[in-house]
Amino acid sequence: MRLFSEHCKWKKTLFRDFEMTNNQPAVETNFLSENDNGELVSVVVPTFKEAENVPLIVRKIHKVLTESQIPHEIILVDDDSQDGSVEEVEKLQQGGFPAFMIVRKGSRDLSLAVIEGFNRAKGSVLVCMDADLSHPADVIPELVSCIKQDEADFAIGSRYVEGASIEAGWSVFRHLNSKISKSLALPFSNAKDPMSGFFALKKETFLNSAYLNPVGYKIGLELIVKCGCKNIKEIPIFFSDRKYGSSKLSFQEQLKYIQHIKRLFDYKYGDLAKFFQFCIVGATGAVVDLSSYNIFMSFMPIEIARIIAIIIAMTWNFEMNRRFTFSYGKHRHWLKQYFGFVCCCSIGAVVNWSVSMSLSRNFEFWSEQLTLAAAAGILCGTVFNFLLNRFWVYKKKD
Ligand SMILES: Nc1nc2c(ncn2[C@@H]2O[C@H](COP(=O)(O)OP(=O)(O)OP(=O)(O)O)[C@@H](O)[C@H]2O)c(=O)[nH]1
Ligand SMILES: [Mg+2]
Repeated sequence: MRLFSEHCKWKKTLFRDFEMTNNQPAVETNFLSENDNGELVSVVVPTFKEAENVPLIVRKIHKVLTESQIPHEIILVDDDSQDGSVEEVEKLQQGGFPAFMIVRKGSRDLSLAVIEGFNRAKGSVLVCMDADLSHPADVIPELVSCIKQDEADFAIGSRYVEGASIEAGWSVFRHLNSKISKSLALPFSNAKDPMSGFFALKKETFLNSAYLNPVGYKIGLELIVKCGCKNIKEIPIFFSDRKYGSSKLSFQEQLKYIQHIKRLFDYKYGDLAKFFQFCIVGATGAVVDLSSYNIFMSFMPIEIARIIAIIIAMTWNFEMNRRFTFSYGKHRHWLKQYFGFVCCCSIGAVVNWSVSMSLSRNFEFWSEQLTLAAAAGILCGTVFNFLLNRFWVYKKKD
């Protein structure tokens, strides 16, 4: 194996190379030797307003990987912090550190920043970690070795396996938040810490991923699912709190996580996920229906109150399905789509009625189980309704 010192013949002349990244300029320095024999490890660090942490994390990663004789590049992907981070990286480059910074403009997004870094990485193994020194760089060689030795296709620096620990002082809310996030990820991975932002995988695995469309923070989970990683190894870490700068994990990011989970459901379970969402919307519609009925019946005849409540619930269901279940079908004209939906609901109601009536009238068993027959009618009506909506009312753009 080629010695690390040989590898470190990165070009002495540093230059600023303004490239277009997402139509925006990126600051980059080319320090790699022509041929790294596939040994190169790329450490990608997303940053946003981390000017104080940038020199510390780069020095730390470089020290650990140099001591372990692992050739490496450090790619910081910054969402235009304008806090002196770029200047910090320039100073590091002048000091010979193999680091460069990509500056993204436009709306900021941690996951997209990581993907950008991975796309630009030249290494055969990719590592992702936070800039705030929460993740111990000392664990990188173990993560890398796991991947290189094919012990796993995804290696996680985990907070929740035996031997791992978290710095004392986490609030109840933060623990709870972490537990809920973990539970939501259960249908996708049995890893103990799929939400960790500290992980490694082969570049080849990354390149073979399905279309990536994460929103928010959980890029690790996105990659586990879309790269089809089954063999996951978790290495215990001590997760420390940031000393400098402030957390960017806002309430808005938590909401984005729910959106992300929905996308992953759609990806993994396809129409079954859509049917499930359609039923949830239907259940919320029943609540809207009953609540409105109760309000209106207090001051008008029940016949009219019932009609109004049904119209409100139907409009609610339509809008919810348009926004969530079939959000890809939003391009169609609202009114036309609404009438399509009402039409489907009516046909669904006829199917519902016909199934329950024909069961109750024609079969002895069902004639004694009228509620069950009605339930069978509801199920058939719902499936019929779903299929009409899925393939006609909210059909995808060609
Ligand atoms: N490029 C980019 N990086 C981000 C963005 N938001 C956060 N980061 C970086 O992602 C890493 C994790 O963000 P943190 O704010 O530390 O979030 P966290 O670790 O989940 O939360 P704390 O433990 O409270 O710090 C840090 O290196 C941030 O600088 C973003 O929108 N764009
Ligand atoms: Mg952090």
